[in-house]
Amino acid sequence: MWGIIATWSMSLDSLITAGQELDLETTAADTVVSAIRQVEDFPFYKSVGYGGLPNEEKEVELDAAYMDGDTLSVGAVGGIKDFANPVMIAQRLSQEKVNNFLVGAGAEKFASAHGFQRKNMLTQRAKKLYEQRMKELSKKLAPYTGHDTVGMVCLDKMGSMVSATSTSGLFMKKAGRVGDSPISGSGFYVDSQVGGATATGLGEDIMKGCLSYEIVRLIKEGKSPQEACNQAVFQLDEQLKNRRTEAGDLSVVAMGKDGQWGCATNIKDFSFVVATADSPKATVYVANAHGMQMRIEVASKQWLESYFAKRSGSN
Ligand code: SD4
Repeated sequence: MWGIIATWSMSLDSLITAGQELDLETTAADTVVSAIRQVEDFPFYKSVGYGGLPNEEKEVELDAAYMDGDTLSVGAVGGIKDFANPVMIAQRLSQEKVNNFLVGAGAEKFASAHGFQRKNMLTQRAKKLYEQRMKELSKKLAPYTGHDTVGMVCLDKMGSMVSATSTSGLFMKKAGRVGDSPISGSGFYVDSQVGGATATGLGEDIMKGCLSYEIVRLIKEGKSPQEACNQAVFQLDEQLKNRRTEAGDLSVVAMGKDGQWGCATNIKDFSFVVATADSPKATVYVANAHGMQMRIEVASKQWLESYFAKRSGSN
């Protein structure tokens, strides 16, 4: 058995390749890192890697993480600037015995010392969108819209599982703000003996429920990945609404150690991509909550065209 699941339709191309690799017995580690690199390198995705939108100070600060489900090793970077592939730095950090999660200047120093590729991550398009948003903000528009973190959970033929994330976080965030994506248990978690999960949405709220760990915990208790995703997301959504009047965006995908998968969301039209040994063609699904259940449908051609047109336009 093998399988890979990823947040958002932007992962489609990388999952087509990932599926082929996993079928040829490439490890989950290699597959996930190259799949996320592909998303990081694509300049038109505004919320990951090159082309990611900047913080309030017009600087692109990136968060990323990598977790090995066999050893439970975790590596992560927060608020790193000017490096092309934060996920690779996170993977490298996961091999250290200590100092696994580095932020800001310390993370950049580590990355330089280990030969990772430097790159100015602020594209002309991101600059233009920043100027545009500054104008809108002077008319009092909300700053934190538009965010699509890439998160993946992968199972290889040898039974090893890996999870990883990469993001530029929230557009117009404060300098130094770190979201859930590099935080173990919140943005991601994986245990090869159980399964893994990864989250996307408003990091500040995802962290309040340690959402990814909660899903893996529920799978361990015997829930299917779909049941675990539903329970974790709907409960946190309700809790936040009861205690704080509103809940931010919460979306998750998960995969069990047997390749079964699940997804839950509290937003409209959350998209994700899956490929498994049973269903090897990487497929984009669109999920919407209906009461306490999810309605998950294969994305239509039209839906996909509109998704990619929106992302590759100038705004
Ligand atoms: C964050 N969770 O930094 C990330 C943003 C995100 O889809 O997932 N966007 O809070």
